[in-house]
Amino acid sequence: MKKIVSVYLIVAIIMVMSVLFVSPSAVCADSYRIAFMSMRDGNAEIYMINADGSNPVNLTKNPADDRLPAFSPDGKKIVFESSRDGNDEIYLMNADGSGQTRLTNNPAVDFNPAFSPDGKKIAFSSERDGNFQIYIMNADGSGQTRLTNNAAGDGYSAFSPDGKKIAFTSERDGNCEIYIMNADGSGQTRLTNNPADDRGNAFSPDGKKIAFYSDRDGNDEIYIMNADGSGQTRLTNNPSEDQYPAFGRTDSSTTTGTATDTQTTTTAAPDDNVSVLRRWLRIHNPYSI
Ligand SMILES: [Ca+2]
Ligand SMILES: [Ca+2]
Ligand SMILES: [Ca+2]
Ligand SMILES: [Ca+2]
Repeated sequence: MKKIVSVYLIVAIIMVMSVLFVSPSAVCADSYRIAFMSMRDGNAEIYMINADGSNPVNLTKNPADDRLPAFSPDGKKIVFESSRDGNDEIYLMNADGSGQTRLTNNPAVDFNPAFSPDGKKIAFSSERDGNFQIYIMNADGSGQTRLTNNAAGDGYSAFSPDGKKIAFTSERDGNCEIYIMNADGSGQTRLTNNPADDRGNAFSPDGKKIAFYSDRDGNDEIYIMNADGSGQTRLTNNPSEDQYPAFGRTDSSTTTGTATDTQTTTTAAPDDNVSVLRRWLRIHNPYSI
């Protein structure tokens, strides 16, 4: 009996010791990470942290502004925007910050990159042809093609989960409305239609819904609609600003609903003096200008 107790004691000690000597970073090695923009070093840099906030790493480390990080679907790459070469361009890097490569190269602002669900394409906004339009390119920067072409600003492109559609925000009809098009730019269709500003479009994981925000009821609220524009429904109702919805799945470990009025920190640009950037930001956030 004494021997059995001793064995249990040794096993228990080993278990306690193994827990004590596993570092938090090792525990989190296979969990998710969060990339974001931070001004903590005096200029905009892209940082990575573990999901628990530990181990912040500056991935960009240069005196210019680096911002708007977006992961590739496999989590191995991060596309972002930087002014390091004199104007805003789209760059790609490995998720550890290595291999930083410029994908666009022109004197106008290139901005707001988003990976397609298969990781092969990147949609972005550019002012290279005179005003902000939506473009698409291969993930290596080749084949840059304009998808929208009109006198108003177009931006905030978001791929549908199947990669066949892109939802975006445009002012082409006099105020911000949500539109949808095929990923080749064809079939551009307006989904919202009212005198207020509708923007911040985000697809649901099943592609059937689009969340957005609008001030149609007096101040910014979160709305949801079917991907064809039908069934527009307000989800929030309060006198303060509710913006930038982001979808998350509901599972047994969380009670979070589908569309939430989460403030998206990764798309918030810092205060800066780039007038063209501020013009474009009106599509994103009227309070930034
Ligand atoms: Ca920087
Ligand atoms: Ca540029
Ligand atoms: Ca509108
Ligand atoms: Ca509100």
